[in-house]
This record gives sequence, C-alpha cells and structure tokens, in this order.
Amino acid sequence: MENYSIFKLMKHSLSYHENWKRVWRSVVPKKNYDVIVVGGGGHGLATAYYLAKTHGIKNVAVIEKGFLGGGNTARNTTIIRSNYLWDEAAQLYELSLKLWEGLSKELNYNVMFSQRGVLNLGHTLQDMRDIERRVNANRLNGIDGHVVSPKEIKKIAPLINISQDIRYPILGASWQPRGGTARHDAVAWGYARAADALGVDIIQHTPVTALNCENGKVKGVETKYGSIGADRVACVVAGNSGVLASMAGFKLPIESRPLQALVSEPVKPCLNTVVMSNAVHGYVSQSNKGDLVIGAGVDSYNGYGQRGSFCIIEHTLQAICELFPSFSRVQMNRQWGGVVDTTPDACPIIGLTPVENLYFNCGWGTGGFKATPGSGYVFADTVANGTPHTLAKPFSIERFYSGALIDEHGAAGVAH
Ligand code: FAD
Ligand code: PYC
Repeated sequence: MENYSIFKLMKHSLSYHENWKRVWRSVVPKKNYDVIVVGGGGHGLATAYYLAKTHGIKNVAVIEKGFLGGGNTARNTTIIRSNYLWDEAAQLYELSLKLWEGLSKELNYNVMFSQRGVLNLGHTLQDMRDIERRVNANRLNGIDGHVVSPKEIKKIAPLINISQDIRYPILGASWQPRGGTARHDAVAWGYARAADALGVDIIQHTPVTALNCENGKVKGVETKYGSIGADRVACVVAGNSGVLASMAGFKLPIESRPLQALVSEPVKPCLNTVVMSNAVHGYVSQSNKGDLVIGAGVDSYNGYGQRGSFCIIEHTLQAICELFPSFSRVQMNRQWGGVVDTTPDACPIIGLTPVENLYFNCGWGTGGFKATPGSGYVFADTVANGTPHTLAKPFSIERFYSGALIDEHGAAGVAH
C-alpha cells in the first residue's frame, strides 16, 4: 500500500492533485475476452474479481456505460443484514454477510463495514408474529437474531419514540447485531482496484449497445470501440436488465422503478444503529460524517430516470419524524434516486439464460447492496463453471415457470 505521509499529501495539494497514482488502469479494450462483464456496479466488479481470484479467469473486461459505482451501488442507503425468511435467501445473504466481515482485509481497502446492528420494528400484533417467525427461521439457519422489547429498543436507539399513544406504537423489533452499514463507493473502488491488479480490464464511459448473438449463442458485445468478442457475457446491469435482455431477444419478469434516498445536514452522533420500519415505512442510520441517511419505498410507477416524486420524500420524512420526533428539527441536504430492478417475489435472478454463454444476475431490487460480495462470488462460480452455484440454483429464471418462487416481500424491508 502506498505510504500516505503528511509530506505526500502536501506534495499532492501543491500539484493541484494532478499526479495521484491511478487506482486502476485506463485501457483500450482488446478484441476478445474470455468473459465480458457488462455493468461496473459493485456486483459486476465483484464478479470480475472472483472470476480472476477464485477461478483464475483473468482475461476479463468490465464494461460500464458511466463511471464505476455510478448506478445503484453509490446511491443506496448501505443497509446490510442477512435476516431473510426463506432458507434459500437467508443462506445467500448470510454468505454475503460473512464475506463482508473479511472484505476490507481481502481487498486491502477499507470498505468501512460497521456492524452496528439492524432493528426491524413491529407496530402491530401481526407484525410481531411475523418478526418472531422470521427470527426463529434465521436462528435455525445459524443467523444471529433476537426479538427485542420496546425498552430494549430504547437502550439501543435512545432517541426513538416508544410511547404507546401514537398512530403506530412500537411493540418490538427483530435485532440483528451483525448487520450494519458500509461505505458504498469504497466497495466499488476496492473491488475495482483488486480486480485490476489481477489483470481485469475496466472500461468506463462505454455503453454496451447490442449483444451479438449467432445461432442462439452470444459472441460478444457492441460498443463505441466496435465489436468486442467474448466466450461468455455476464450482464449485471440492475435497473437496465430488461433493456439488455431485450437486446438478446428474451424477456425478464422485472420491473424497473425509482427508489429514492435523502441525507440530512451532519449532526453530532445520535444514532448508533440502523432502524427500519415497514409499517410507518422509513429507514434511517447515521453516517460517519454525521448525516442522517434516510429512505423508504419505491415510487409507484415504472421508469428509468434516476429521480423520484416529491410525495415519497414527504411520506418518508413523516415516517422518520414519527419514529424520531427530535429529527423534525434537522434540515435535509440532498435527495436522489436510483433505478431498481424488482421481481414478483422480491428475490434476484441469477444464472443461465435462453441464450448460450449469456448469463444474467439481476432482480436485486431495493436490497442488493448487502448482497454485493455474495452475489459476485456465486455469479463468478456460475459463469466459470457454466452451471449454477449451489446457492444460486434456486434463483434461476426457471422458478417463474415452475412456480418455485421464494417470496421475500416480508423480509425485503422496503415495499415494492
Ligand atoms: P448498479 O450499481 O446499478 O450497477 C449496474 C451498472 O450497470 C450501472 O453502473 C450501470 O451504469 C451499468 N449499465 C447499465 N446498462 C449498461 C449498458 N448498456 N452498458 C454498460 N453498462 C451498463 N440495497 C441494500 O442492500 N441496502 C440498502 O440500504 C439499499 N438502499 C437502496 C437505496 C436506494 C435509493 C437505491 C436506489 C437502492 C438501494 N439498495 C439497497 C439496492 C442496491 O443499491 C442495489 O440492489 C445494488 O446496488 C445493485 O448493485 P449492482 O452492482 O447490480 O447495480
Ligand atoms: O434491503 O435492507 C434493505 C434495504 C434498506 C433500504 C433499502 N433496502
């Protein structure tokens, strides 16, 4: 690692930051690759990293239409947890959580993973029954989880309102202590630097405009550099998955929707955990800079604009002020939106497609940031071996034909 002494920092400031060593190479693409990964978000970069690191497939390009992490990766509220209901989902997200626990060391890059715990609040008797069921299911899967009372919640998050006289009184919560947050763009940069060091070419500002297919097989992609050939193409393009699938001539059961987030002005440390509520519908944590990081559910219409409508912001802040009345005095600084790829069962689609050698990893919707390392790991294995990784198998597109859906709407934490 470069030694960032005070003198080096001063030297860089005097040269107007012109001569920093690049963290990854800027390359002109080769004519052919073993694998092209379309999409340079966290999932695509993680896929490229594990292809090179775990499977020794290093003749790989990541082709990104904008800049790395400029999609949902750096637009999300960074909540990480693995407390999903069904075995298939719980095991996949738990693999991811375990990888998060060693990720800064693995990448030699501080992704600022902070296990400050996640509370999912219950406001009705039925909420509490669902929470108990989910916590029991989690524990059977070896995942940490507890049902906590309003008093215990107050100890974890002292500013929360546990009065029983409000519209949605807090009756309890699920508490996953190993959950938390991470620094989102650091995840993209950490994977990018590590993949680049292993020989992966990272090509930014290059939209893939067509998937070149012949006799039911993918042969490469079309870009501003012309055709680039590949033995295998792996698409990890989140909200644009439907667009890429249509380039290959098939349809995915995906709807693309805006999802918004907001951050407040920075305030002194006041919330040392993550709080989510599906009933009042909002979630909040505090970043290391002090801003409150806030979000809620998807906008109700389909779209590809990275923005959302005002009524959602209003509703979200109403929910947060209901949970934390003192936050009503905090000013909001910024708001933005991402385009999330939602499926009918709130679970991802990972695996092979009707086109030979073409793979898709999508449908993570509102909840894929937490899955970044695990998703990259199982997808790289699937692409390397041409057959789904054991944990990815239940998430193949066939489930929409067979009916073996994995309904995680209850644990998705965000309505869509
Ligand atoms: P992206 O980062 O979107 O990467 C896909 C990339 O593909 C993009 O960079 C895009 O530019 C590129 N691309 C698209 N089309 C093309 C093309 N034709 N050619 C080349 N490149 C292309 N998840 C959580 O777990 N916890 C949260 O707290 C959370 N909060 C969220 C809050 C918001 C506001 C949003 C929008 C999402 C949130 N999510 C959360 C969801 C999470 O952000 C996503 O599921 C996850 O980041 C998806 O990662 P990705 O790498 O697949 O997608
Ligand atoms: O999946 O935990 C989640 C989440 C929180 C905010 C958006 N998604």
